[in-house]
Amino acid sequence: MKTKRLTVGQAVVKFLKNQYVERDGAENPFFAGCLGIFGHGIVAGVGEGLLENPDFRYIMTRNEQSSVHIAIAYAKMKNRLGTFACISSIGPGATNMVTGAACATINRLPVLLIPGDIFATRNVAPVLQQLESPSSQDISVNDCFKPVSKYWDRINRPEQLITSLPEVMRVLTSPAETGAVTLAIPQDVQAEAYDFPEQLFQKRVWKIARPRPDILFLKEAARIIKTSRKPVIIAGGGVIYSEASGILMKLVENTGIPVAETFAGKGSLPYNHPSNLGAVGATGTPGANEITGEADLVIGIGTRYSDFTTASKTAFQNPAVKFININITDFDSFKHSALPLTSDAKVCLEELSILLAGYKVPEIYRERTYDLNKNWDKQVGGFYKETGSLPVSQAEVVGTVNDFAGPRDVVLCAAGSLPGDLHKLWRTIDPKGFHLEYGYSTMGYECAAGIGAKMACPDREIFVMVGDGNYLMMNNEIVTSIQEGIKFIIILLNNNGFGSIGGLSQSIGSQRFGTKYRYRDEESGLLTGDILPVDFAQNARSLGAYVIESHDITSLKNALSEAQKQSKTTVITIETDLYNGIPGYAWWEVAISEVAEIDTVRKAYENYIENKKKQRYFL
Ligand SMILES: Cc1ncc(C[n+]2csc(CCOP(=O)(O)OP(=O)(O)O)c2C)c(N)n1
Ligand SMILES: [Mg+2]
Repeated sequence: MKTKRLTVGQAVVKFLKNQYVERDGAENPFFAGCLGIFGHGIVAGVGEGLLENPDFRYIMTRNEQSSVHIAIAYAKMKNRLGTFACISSIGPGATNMVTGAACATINRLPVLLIPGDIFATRNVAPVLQQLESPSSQDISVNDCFKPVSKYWDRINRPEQLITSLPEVMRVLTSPAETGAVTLAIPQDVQAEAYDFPEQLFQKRVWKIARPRPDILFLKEAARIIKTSRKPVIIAGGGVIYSEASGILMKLVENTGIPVAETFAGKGSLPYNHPSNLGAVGATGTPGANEITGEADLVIGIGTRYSDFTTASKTAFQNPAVKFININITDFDSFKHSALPLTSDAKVCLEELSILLAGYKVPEIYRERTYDLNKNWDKQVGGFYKETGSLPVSQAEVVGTVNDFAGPRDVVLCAAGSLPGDLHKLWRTIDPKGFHLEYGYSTMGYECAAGIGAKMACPDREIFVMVGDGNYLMMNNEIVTSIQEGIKFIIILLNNNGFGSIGGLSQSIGSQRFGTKYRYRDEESGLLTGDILPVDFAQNARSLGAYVIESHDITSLKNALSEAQKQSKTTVITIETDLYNGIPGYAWWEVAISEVAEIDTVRKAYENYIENKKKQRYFL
């Protein structure tokens, strides 16, 4: 066996840069590089390995959590066929990545995390930042990654890399298994040399399979669909990751089955396809909720049926409703006692289409869904319309950005009231045009994610839409975007607080308590004083961004044109109305106090109990 003497850190980098993926004959490197922040736990080992391999791009970030956000956004835009490695020191650098790991795993997106770890030799313990445990010397803060990782390993001896790295790749590249993968490497082990087999560093191509469903199950699915009078498809992220939009459209056009879209699935069909009912569930359109409410058959494709999708299990009210789930993951395809078609969405729909030849939904049903599509778009036009009142409404801003964006451009968002509004209102044309991290809804995802999205799709304009709360939580990666020359456009909507949680608080009777960015009032002792004078434009300018302040829709339009001409990341600020929101058309369960002194809470509780009566089990 030919060997090469390398340190563990050098071996890791050499291995990563030689990993490729191939799907449908197209081959690409799996890692776009490495993101991170050095510290004593990583600078000598993996850090030195990166120095020796300048062809493996290293990007220095400002927070380890946002490194992971960048990697997630990249992986999402690449339909999981690429990602970054994220490195950190031991201690706080490592635990900063835990939130990112959960975000990746929940969204089923691949990221590789390599936190440094405490000395394997132990003689110098406790080292700086080491969490000591009196019950075991085999515990470090990196054990926190276990529940949020799809694969977790700690390399205590150099040769363990040889069997660990292929497992890392198997999980990362598996559409069914993917999520965060954590490889914790003690800082002393990273610097140790070993005679690694040269084969470990040869180019390796991981072929991404498109597994087919069980043929008997598929025939059964076709039989059930043919007897259905009111079927509906719920299109989730799996449609887009599998690149199944084209075959979905064909199937829908042949059969007339309408489609409702989850957050991750929005864009599965263009918004103006007559069978597209738009957003489904708690943040869904009236049409989608009407149809799912009556459906006798729900065909879930690539959805994990989150509470937003099912309107907290109230969305499907037909007593006879049945489910067929097409999903790459067994765990998801079995949900709601469905007929499980565990398979890749694209090939499954191709095969199902053949078996469904000749089947059509009743004409009256098809026409009704077409009308619902048209009616909703008319309403969207109404929400988009400029009112002239100030501050502008969030919907007007969404409309202005949407009208300005090109058909392949991307809107990117994660938390606040924007996700729900975008889910309902954004007119998506391209399957990659709607980038919502709404599995974990991580505040602070947006400004970092803009970098990953732009790196994955340099030919698309990325419009990051972010609320003031999200922006204040994490805007640090603007600096990184300037350093790396990666340009995107941030539209910062300032409503001086949490429009989303404020509205939710009001709906549960808690009167928007603690949701406004206001001074503490000396008399009341509450946060009811004047609005805080945060200068967002100055803040963004100080980080190196080009900044345009807009005040109304006309100046916002001008700002967008100016932003497009800039070569560096541009932040457009605009003040929006905290109270002027888009109505909701379905319920979302947030538990309300069973007993309370406050009468608004007691009233909300009564309403809550009424809504709970509509919840169903699907057994
Ligand atoms: C890390 C994190 N903390 C808390 C929350 C709960 N949360 C969701 S939206 C939100 C407020 C967002 O504020 P802003 O960005 O201003 O958007 P707005 O609600 O005003 O639209 C909060 C606190 C979250 N999703 N993520
Ligand atoms: Mg806000």
